[in-house]
Amino acid sequence: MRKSILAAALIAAAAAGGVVVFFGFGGGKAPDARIAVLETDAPAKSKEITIHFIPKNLGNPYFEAVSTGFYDAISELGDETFKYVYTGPQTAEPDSQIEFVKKAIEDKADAIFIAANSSTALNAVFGEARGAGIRVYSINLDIPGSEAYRDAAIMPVNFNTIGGAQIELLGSQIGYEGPFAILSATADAPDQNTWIGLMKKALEENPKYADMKLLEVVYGDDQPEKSASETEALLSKYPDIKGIVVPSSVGIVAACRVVRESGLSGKVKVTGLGLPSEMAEFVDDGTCEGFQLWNPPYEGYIGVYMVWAEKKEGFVPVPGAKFKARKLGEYTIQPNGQILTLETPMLYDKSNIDRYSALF
Ligand code: RAM
Repeated sequence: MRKSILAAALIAAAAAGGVVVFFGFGGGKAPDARIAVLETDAPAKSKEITIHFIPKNLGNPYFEAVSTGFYDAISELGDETFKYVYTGPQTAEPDSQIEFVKKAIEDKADAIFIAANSSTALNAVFGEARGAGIRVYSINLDIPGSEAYRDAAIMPVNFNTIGGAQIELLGSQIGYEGPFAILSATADAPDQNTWIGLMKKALEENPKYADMKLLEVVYGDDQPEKSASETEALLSKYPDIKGIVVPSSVGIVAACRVVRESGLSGKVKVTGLGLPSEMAEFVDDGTCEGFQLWNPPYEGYIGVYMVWAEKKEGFVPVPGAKFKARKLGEYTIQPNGQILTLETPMLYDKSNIDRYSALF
């Protein structure tokens, strides 16, 4: 219930101005009453701690789920202390987030959390932000090759486990045999590109997958319409396709819908990464046997506690440094600057979908 009210309010506020701010989180208040559109002349630094979270794109329920974790930690620590801004571009182009990082600098943020749409396009503006004394934290992904431009990265899981896990999952559903395709997000997405690289490696190196054939990788840009049309194109181009791996929570829903509407549920297996709340209907009707994910709200929750630890407990975000994220326990920054929310992805299927679809 809370989740759907929050999502509806986010969508309404985003439609009004493209920028969403939560003010005054306090226990018991209806979430929609706490959302306001940020005016450009809103006073910078009106609260002790200012956090900006810039998702890949607005209107993506996945990032709204991450945002609820920020919200939870802020309500635990005291809403009077925080100004929290959830703001970002409508679409996930490589340079579309630059203006939002600049806004965070103007707003004198203490920390920017960003799920970057490119591994390189934001380096200069990250440098500007850090030069202004702002922590830049990558969240939900890292920026391979540009790690020097962020302070740390909050990862949903150890990305090294994803490629193999996704190929194994698809393999188990198609009998480790036959042609399949990958429907990704954007062509520049640092997270999907890392996973796809690892999927290809698993296919090449593991003899178990020798009879699985990757036809091509197509891009739905984390947009429902583009993901649907790319799926339709795959189905008509490859009539004998056995499966589609979709490591995008937006893409997997669109692909399931197209496969179902084409009467191919169960014949063309759709799997990948998705939100249980959006995937439940496709698990129920057999279009998707099982898919994977982690716990998106944990990422935001951990992020807030890391900022808190720095402000209040002398924490400095360097490898080896530890901080406590109340109900989730202690986290340590790894030698590569990453913080692992969980180690491996979880499998969601008929056995547990109802429990998790109520959460995110
Ligand atoms: C989409 C985004 C996000 C990814 C999920 C699985 O919502 O691309 O970065 O983590 O899918």
